[in-house]
Amino acid sequence: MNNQQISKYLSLLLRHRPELGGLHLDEQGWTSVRDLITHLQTKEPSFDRSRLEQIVATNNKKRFAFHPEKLDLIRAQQGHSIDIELEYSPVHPPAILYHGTAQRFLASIFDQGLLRGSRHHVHLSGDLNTASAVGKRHGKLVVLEVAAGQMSKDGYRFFRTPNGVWLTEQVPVEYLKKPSHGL
Ligand code: HQG
Repeated sequence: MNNQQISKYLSLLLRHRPELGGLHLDEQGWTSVRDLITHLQTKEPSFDRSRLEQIVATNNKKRFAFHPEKLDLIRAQQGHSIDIELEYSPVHPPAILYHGTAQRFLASIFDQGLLRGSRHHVHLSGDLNTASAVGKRHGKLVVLEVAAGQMSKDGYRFFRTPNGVWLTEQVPVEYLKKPSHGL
């Protein structure tokens, strides 16, 4: 498997299906590096810690992290569908954040607001480029503006992952705006 294939498999194990690797995640999503490597060696016998470190370090969205103190622990940084508590501290967002999505979802989004679906949070971006890349995965791109500053004033909580993704539980319709930036 190349690094990208392993990275995708790590997302599956660390976000959604740890049992596929016989792994146990703790309440914050951490699991044993040693158990993970042992499992990956059943797929690729030469797999070792230095390869894992390389994959973690070069992942384009910093999807995985080693524990800052307990070096035998690793987790996914966001995107889980299983029930874990990432324990990011709430932070005040900038006035505007962006959400890239597909045109075909707009009617439903402007009916229900942005919902988190199978993820723990709605994912938002601080910049248009990232939001565009996220939205294009789903079809014809639309980038929505989210009045995040106003939401925060109104009591909605925001979190920021170490790799700069903004998370919130939902975005009601009144905080959503069609683009004024032409995307
Ligand atoms: C849409 C990637 C209809 C929402 C990226 C999106 C991101 C609605 C889709 C991360 C809706 C969910 C997350 C509503 C929301 N009606 N559609 N009421 N509310 N939607 O993939 O934000 O590669 O779960 O607009 O970089 O696209 O996984 O969320 O189009 O950070 O590391 O429902 O996934 O990171 O799609 O992407 P997703 P997303 P990773």
